[in-house]
Amino acid sequence: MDPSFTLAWIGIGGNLGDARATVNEAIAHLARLPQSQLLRSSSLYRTAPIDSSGDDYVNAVALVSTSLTALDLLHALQAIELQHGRERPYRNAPRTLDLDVLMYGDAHLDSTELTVPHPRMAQRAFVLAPMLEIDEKVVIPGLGAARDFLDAIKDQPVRRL
Ligand code: PH2
Ligand code: MG
Ligand code: MG
Repeated sequence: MDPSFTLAWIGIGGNLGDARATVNEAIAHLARLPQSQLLRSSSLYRTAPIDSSGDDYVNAVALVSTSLTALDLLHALQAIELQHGRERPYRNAPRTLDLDVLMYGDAHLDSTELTVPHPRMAQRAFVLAPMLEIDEKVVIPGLGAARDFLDAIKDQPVRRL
């Protein structure tokens, strides 16, 4: 693989409005990210809200190869969120579209803007199920094989659409 490109995993979710359409549009946006190639996107999943309120979510995960820095990638994702009317009235509020940098290569980053790997990803079936659909051997930097975390969260409802 070209060393100037990094494999980044992106979590996609929403539970306001037509979330299914929004998630599909978000995936189309990801295919047009600058300096990036969309390698894979998962199926869509209907998932119960975790630490959040409102309707069920629609979630998916995408894998991109990018030469954007992690922060430039984050800012590009935030621009897509805004195009879909994302508002942030309070933490974990229902949202039209949430795009998270889950992992950026094997980087460990911790700033006020961005923490990767995403600190709660290993406890969330709505992240792990679509990731494992794309790559059943995916490893979370610092934690190990993603599939080893599934058993602990098997009670979280996720249904592939
Ligand atoms: N996102 C959250 C909090 N809770 N629950 C589900 N099912 N799906 C999400 O995408 C989600 C959540 C914070 O970003
Ligand atoms: Mg999120
Ligand atoms: Mg987010």
